[in-house]
Amino acid sequence: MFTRAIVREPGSNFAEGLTSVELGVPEFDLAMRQWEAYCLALEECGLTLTRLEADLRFPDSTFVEDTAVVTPHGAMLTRPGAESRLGEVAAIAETVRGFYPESAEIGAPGTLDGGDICEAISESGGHFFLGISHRTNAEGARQLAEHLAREGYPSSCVDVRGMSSILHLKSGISYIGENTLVVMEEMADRPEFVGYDLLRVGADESYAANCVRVNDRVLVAEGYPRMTEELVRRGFDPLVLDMSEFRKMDGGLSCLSLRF
Ligand code: CIR
Repeated sequence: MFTRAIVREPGSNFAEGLTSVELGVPEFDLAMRQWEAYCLALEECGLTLTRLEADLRFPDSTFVEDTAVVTPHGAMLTRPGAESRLGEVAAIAETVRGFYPESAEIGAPGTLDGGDICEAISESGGHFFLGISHRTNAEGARQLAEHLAREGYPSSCVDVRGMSSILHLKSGISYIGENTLVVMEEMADRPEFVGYDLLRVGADESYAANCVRVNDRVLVAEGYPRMTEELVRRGFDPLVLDMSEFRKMDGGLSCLSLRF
């Protein structure tokens, strides 16, 4: 069960952040309404939120997930792979340390974005998939793996550098409990995921592969009816949220919060 989340309000210069998709310029007012709805959804799931003010120094800073990896045992502050995002960690560190005073830190030359880290419970307990991407390098993953091992968690790497369609590992996979791994079709046959019940997301709905289990609900993006129906068919309780403006900046549901 999660009880808390940290979120950061999008800044008015949100549209100046990084993006690799050509879906147009996000509309700030609509992004704010979608963000408020996201916060309300987390509260509806029972979480108490720490809401940070917008930080105009970092247009991507609403995507707080990338700045830390939080487990039931501790936290690791990251070192984002995009230079324009490096300062986001210092900006959130005090808040994370307020909950996890012993937080560790990824050190140079390691880079790691939280969006590449997927906790998936396997038959033997907690397991972490560490995505190696254009943001997270092998050294960053090695440092996190060592930290997780000290906490008692095994981990393994999943190299997604060859996949141009996703920014982070969790753009393509999400663990939603009950041994179920949501996975975009393009990745579904990878040997790393053998042993999980796969919920395959069709190519035309692949953005919906980034969904988030929060207590009894699964947050899922609006506009992907087959994915939502499949969640219901399997006994999950989807909570559908419009993410159109965040999608324009390569962001998904998981990126907008740190949950613990
Ligand atoms: C970036 O390119 O870093 C941001 N525009 C989007 C980050 C999305 N974060 C995530 O998926 N965890």
